[in-house]
Amino acid sequence: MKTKAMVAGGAAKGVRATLIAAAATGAVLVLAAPASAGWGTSIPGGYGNARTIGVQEDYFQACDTAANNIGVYGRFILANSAGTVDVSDGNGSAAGCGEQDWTQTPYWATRLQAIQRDGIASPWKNTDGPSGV
Ligand SMILES: [Ca+2]
Repeated sequence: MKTKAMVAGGAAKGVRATLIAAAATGAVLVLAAPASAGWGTSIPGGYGNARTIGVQEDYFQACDTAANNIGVYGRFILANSAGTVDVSDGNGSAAGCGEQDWTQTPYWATRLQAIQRDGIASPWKNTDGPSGV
């Protein structure tokens, strides 16, 4: 089983190598944004969306964006066959989204989908896992 630490460790080594190279050349160091700020997918028609936040794909968000009295949730498939996590936007289309923080766990999402409770859904989206590449 591939763990988050194993994958993230590989990415961290890459970052360190970049920092060393920057120091060696005397370049001004500007920390770039992560290669990926997460992966998202939207329900056609503007009903809502779901996304992962952060390079480790372990912070989940679902947003209901249509005031149609039909709720929206995100469905996140965890790596290593660890299961499925549904995240509801509890206040409907009002400001704010539903969120779940899995950053302090070994788990991350490999796939996600946004689903309106009448069955209209976004396409599935695959993430790149914790590597952030
Ligand atoms: Ca709605």
